[in-house]
Amino acid sequence: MDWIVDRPDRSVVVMTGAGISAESGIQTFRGAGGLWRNYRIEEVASPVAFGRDPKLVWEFYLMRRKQALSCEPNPAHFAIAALEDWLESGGGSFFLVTQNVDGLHLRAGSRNMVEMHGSLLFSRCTACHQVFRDETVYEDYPPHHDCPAGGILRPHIVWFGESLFPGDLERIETELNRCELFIVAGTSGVVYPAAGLAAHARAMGKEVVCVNLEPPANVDLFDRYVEGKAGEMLPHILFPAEEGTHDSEG
Ligand code: BJW
Repeated sequence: MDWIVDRPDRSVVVMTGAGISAESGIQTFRGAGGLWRNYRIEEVASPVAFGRDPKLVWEFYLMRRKQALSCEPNPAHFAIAALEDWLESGGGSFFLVTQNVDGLHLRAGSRNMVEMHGSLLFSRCTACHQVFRDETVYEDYPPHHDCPAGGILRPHIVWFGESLFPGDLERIETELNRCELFIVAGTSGVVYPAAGLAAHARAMGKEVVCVNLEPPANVDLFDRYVEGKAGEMLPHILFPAEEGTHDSEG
C-alpha cells in the first residue's frame, strides 16, 4: 500500500476544508448542495453584511451553530486525530490547520491545531472584543454582551475581507516551514490565504498531497492527488495502522 504518511517519524501538516465534514452532514459552501446556493455570501459572511443586518447574519450562524452541535465527527476526522497520536508516539510531529468552523476536529481528538476561520461555537463582543465559548442558540438576536461597553455579540468567524486572527498565519507558516509533508483535504482551493499555502509549501520543496472529491482549483500544484470521499479514503490510505484502530471514536 502506498501510504500518504509512511513512517511515524515524519513531520506533517494537514489542512482541511468543508469536504471533510460533508460526510458528517454539514453542507459545503460551493458546488451542488453548497450553502452558497441558498445564501448570498455578501449578505451573511462579511463585516459589511453584519453592520447592515446583524439579525439576518445571526439567523444564518445560529442555523449553522445548531447544525454543528447536532452532527458527529466522521472517519476522516478520526483518521486525522489518530495520525497525530501515531506521529507523536513515533518521533514525528503533527499540525492541523482547518478552515472549518464546526468544531468536529476537536471533538474527534485533534489537539495541535488552529481553526483559521474561527468557530461557530464561539462569540465575540463587538465593543470589548472578549471571545468566549458560546453554544447558545439565541431566540432573541443579535445578542447583547453584559459588559460596561454594552456591545452586541458577533460570531467568532473570519469573514470575507477580514484578516485571520492575530498570530494564526505566522503559526501556520512556521509549521509549514518545518514540515516535510503537507496534506490538503476537502477544500476547493479558492479562498485565500488558505488556498495559497500549497504553493507556499511546494515552493519550499515540501511534498504536497491532496485528497478531494473532485480536482480543486489548484490541483496542478500537488505531487499526488487522490480522488474520493475523505471519510472513505483517509482511514485506509493516510498511514499504516491496524485496520479499525482509527476509524471510530476510542
Ligand atoms: C469532499 C467531500 C468529501 C465534498 N470528501 N472532499 C488573494 C487573491 C484573491 C482574493 C483574495 C486574496 N487574498 C484575500 C482575498 C479575499 C478573500 C478571498 O479569498 N476571496 C476568494 C473567494 C477570491 N479572502 C479573505 O477575505 C480572507 N481574508 C484575508 O485574506 O484577509 C486579508 C485580506 C483582506 C482583503 C483583501 C486582501 C487581503 C478571509 C477568508 C475568510 C473565509 N471565510 C469563509 C466563510 C466564513 C465561515 C463560515 O461562515 O462558515 O470560510 S468563506 C468559506 O470558504 C469558509 C470556508 O472555510 C472557505 C473555504 O471553503 P472550502 O472549505 O474550500 O469549502 P468548499 O465548499 O469551497 O469546497 C469543498 C470541497 O470539498 C470541494 O472541492 C468538494 O469537491 C470537496 N468535497 N465532499 C472530500 N466527502
